[in-house]
Amino acid sequence: MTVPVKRTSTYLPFCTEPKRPDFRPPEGAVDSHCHVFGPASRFPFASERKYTPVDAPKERLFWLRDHLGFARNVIVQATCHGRDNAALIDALEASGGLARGVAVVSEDITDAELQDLDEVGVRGVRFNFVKRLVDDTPHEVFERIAQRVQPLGWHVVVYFEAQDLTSVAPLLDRLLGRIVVDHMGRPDVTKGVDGPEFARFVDLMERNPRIWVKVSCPERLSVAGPPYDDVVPFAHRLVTQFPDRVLWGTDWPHPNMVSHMPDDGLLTDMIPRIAPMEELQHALLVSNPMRLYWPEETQP
Ligand code: 0GY
Repeated sequence: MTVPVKRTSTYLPFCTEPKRPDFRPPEGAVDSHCHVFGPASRFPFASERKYTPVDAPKERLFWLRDHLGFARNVIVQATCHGRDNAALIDALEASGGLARGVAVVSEDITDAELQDLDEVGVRGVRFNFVKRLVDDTPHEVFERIAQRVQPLGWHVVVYFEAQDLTSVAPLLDRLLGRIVVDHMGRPDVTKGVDGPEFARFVDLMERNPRIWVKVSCPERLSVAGPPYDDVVPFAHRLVTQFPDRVLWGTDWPHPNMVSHMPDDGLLTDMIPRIAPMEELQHALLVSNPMRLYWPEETQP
């Protein structure tokens, strides 16, 4: 891969030579959580951003998709690009229909602009509650945006940390449509898969069948480090208990990692540990994301 990686002194760049995974994803597999950053010379980062990443352009993402054995991507707008979805749109347009997007919008977006996003492949909006990444947005604003995107059939992606579940849960009950929770709700894995904190999250999913979850990001949740044994029981629990409401993603290019930069091939090799049967793997990687992002290609 020839696209150069620009380094900044304070930010860990992504792994440029990930291993080829031993696990072969099923045909048509979708990486349901990844990002594109820049290139900043063409798509400047937002002035309100809390971090400045290295460029992670679409060409590298598409190379990684092929290298890991995936067929499609869901590209999620990250906070460093704020509400300017231009880099996301550019990647969706270049993907030849093999990528869908999740955008970040403000409530003054027009219906025509939402329609334009839909036409390039956006299928959801993301609401971020992680304090180190964004300033607060009133919950009523999120509710109104969720209402606005219902006619398009979009869903809402939410990113919060476990300690914020209590304050976010009432909003999740009120939001219309499907909701996808990023990174398993960011559990503290030292509190145990059977502990009260994770039980609250599992209970939320039990109570609300509109909530889906990404069993992603072991590299951020792990205390033990690679190969992330301490995260496996959490993802395994969700995949087996809610097989038709789980998604998996690399989270490439892994913004803001401090401890280490994960090898995306190693992350892919975790899949059979969290979804041990072929049927579960197919749901996680193919049928669930296809239902959410490419429903027009899915049999009823
Ligand atoms: C992720 C996680 C992070 C960053 C963002 O939008 C973002 O900037 O989501 C993080 O720093 O935990 O999903 O990429």
